[in-house]
Amino acid sequence: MKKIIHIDMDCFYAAVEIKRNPSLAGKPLGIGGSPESRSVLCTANYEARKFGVKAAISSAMAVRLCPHLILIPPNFEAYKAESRKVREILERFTLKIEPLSLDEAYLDVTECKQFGGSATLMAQEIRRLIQMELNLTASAGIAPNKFLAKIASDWKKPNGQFVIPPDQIADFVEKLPVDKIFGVGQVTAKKMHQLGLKTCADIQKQSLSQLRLWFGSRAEELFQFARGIDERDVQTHWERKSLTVEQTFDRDLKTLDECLQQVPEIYLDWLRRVEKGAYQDRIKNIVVKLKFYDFKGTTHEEAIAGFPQEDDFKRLLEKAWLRRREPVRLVGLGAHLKESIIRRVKPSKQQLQFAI
Ligand code: DCP
Ligand code: MG
Repeated sequence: MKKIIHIDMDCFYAAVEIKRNPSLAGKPLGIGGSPESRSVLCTANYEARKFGVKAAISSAMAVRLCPHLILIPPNFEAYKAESRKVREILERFTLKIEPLSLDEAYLDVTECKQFGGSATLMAQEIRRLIQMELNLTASAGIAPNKFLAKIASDWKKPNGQFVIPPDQIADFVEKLPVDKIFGVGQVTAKKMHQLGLKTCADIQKQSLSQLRLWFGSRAEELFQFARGIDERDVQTHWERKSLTVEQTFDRDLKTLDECLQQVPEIYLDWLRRVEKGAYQDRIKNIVVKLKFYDFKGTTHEEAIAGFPQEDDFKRLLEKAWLRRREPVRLVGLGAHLKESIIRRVKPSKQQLQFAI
């Protein structure tokens, strides 16, 4: 049984800005461009969140929700510098660290001897050091795998931690809403709700073959996650997660046909790069990205059985294009990739007995 800690900094960009300028403390703060621009917020502190201000809403909307909101444009260099300092603290515990972004990382502390091997106490100490040395706060999730640790770090946010011990996994996942499952976005969550799948317990009741019919190549993962099973290792090395080829055109493509005509050439380019990287067996979902004349973009993504052909991308492109039916300035074709080492779940004792 592994011991995984997921660390997630609290309102990270905003917290760094408050550290740089302590007079902002206690005031609602958003990180993003001016409300007159088309900018969207990177994040907001918890004071601003009380007003409904949050990441990904427009700055214009944010000041409507919270008229006395202070807006600061992002300073990525400052966030990177703080992120490096957090990493340095994490490395005092283990080198088995997988960063997910500037403010998030998994740690595999299974082999760590500190605190008598208690991951809970290690997480507490990591958070104490981050607060003391960096004047920032972090939340932590502690669990036997990455899937559960990430959910747990959100449970007691901000500045808290939550443990899911092995003997509580079953109870925890049973009540877990499906939209908390890693990789289940709004679209899949909606589909699940329509199918009557509200919690992981509802997914557990479905057979793997039924899930395959509904969710294609993602079925196995859903089957496992819904039971709190996740065999993914903490990956200390960087691995490509997607491969996309984009082309911007000198003049906008006015019709769907014009867009479709571009697919073969971009597809060939994409194919060459897939072959060069030997990613053929790792393709999970394929994606078509369109950017319209006004720079606004849309993407359409689908799981695919077998290796994607030109026609698969054409089909997705059409779906994406129909959303706007406007001139297109950029077409991108790509794929999300699976982890390269596919680990099988060990059969349970019960299954083994059955097999014997
Ligand atoms: N971020 C962004 N755009 C988004 C979401 C996040 O630029 N749509 C950036 C800003 C965040 C940082 O990534 O500060 C970390 O993302 P989190 O989702 O962890 O959000 P926060 O750390 O800001 O808040 P929380 O306390 O909920 O973790
Ligand atoms: Mg965070």
